[in-house]
Amino acid sequence: MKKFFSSVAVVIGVLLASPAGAQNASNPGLAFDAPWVRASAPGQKNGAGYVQIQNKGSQTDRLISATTANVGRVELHTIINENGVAKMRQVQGIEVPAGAGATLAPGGFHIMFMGLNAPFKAGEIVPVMLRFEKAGEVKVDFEIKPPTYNPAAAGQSAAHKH
Ligand SMILES: [Cu+2]
Repeated sequence: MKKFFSSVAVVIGVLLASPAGAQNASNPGLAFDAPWVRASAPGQKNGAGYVQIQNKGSQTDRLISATTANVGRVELHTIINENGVAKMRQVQGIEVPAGAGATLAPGGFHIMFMGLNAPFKAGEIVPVMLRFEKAGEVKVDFEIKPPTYNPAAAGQSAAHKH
């Protein structure tokens, strides 16, 4: 497995020295837990990214777009239930309320990678630039998980003792 610079670049800026009104000043309140995408099935051209975004700041922020290399187009999606059928819908943004955050997870909000130039391979990293209304651009590395990965089941394997 290749080693990448896996940590999100954190700007330990001296805030007092920052020029007033800097547009993409790092929001010290945003944190990103367990960003991941599922490895591509053979022939699969699209993929979805998930992450838990925490907002420990005092202002509600909003994820407005995402970009990455080697993918034709990246959109923000949610899943709606229409007459019992789950369908993906593009959204213009995902609210990240102060003191709470936003959950991007299977069955709900996700980052949609459309038109992969190369399949996502388990163990590798997809570096994604997330753009927020207030925090500006933040680079987050999404870990590619095996096709069988199921975060909802994580931690349940040890619960089979009766
Ligand atoms: Cu989607």
